[in-house]
Amino acid sequence: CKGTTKESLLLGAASKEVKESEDLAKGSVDADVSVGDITTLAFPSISTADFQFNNEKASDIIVEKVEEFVNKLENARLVLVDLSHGSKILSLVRAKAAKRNIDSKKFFTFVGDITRLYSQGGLRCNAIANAANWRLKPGGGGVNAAIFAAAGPSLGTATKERAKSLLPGHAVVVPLPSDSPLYTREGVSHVIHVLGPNMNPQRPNSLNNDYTKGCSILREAYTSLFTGFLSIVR
Ligand code: AR6
Repeated sequence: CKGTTKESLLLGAASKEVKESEDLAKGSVDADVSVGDITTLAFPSISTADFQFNNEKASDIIVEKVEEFVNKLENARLVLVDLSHGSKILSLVRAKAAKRNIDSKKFFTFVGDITRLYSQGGLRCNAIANAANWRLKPGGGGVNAAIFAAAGPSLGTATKERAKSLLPGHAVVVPLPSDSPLYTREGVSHVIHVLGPNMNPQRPNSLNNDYTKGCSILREAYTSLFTGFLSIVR
């Protein structure tokens, strides 16, 4: 991700990055030099799957918040990730970001598993966001289950040291222990858990279709996420 275009990353990582990946596989990279050099945050669309938040409204909020933060990030970049090329939220956000002339080097969308961005997609992301649950527990489904499973038990331990639970609209930055496979294989040094608004009546604290509250909480969630990322970039 560092200073390269997504196309060049997709075509093949630069030799320095290949070297880094070999070093990472051996677990020998100096965290201060490369893994800890925060430049890119990959994030999933918060609340739009299991929490059933409306995609049109969520895409407006994502673009609004990206626009607000992207210029505060200097050389850092934001990447919205989803699993499939048919992702509705990715296409909505892409179209709206293009209309607003958001710099595509600083913000773009990417299709892939957020736990395999480097090993499968060649996209090096030092920080990833998780659409968490309020107890910050592994499992459940979606991206939360995937991130906890890929990171191994040390993410659970590191998370508990930072927070026991989250309120909707809040985020917590968790440094990933260097024995985690997400760190050694993917080069991820931080996971940022975010709790978005829940519109699903079968999950705790459902907002029962109250989009006035829901939109306000989703805005707060992205503000907390991007502010948390800023705190580790600097
Ligand atoms: N890589 C990239 N994106 C993913 C992945 C993945 N591995 N898995 C899912 N997505 P969701 P929410 C996308 O449901 O709506 C959990 O059970 C997905 O397509 O994970 O905020 C938690 O424990 C969608 O675009 O999060 C909470 O209880 C986005 O990630 C609850 O779900 C978010 O989908 C949170 O629900």
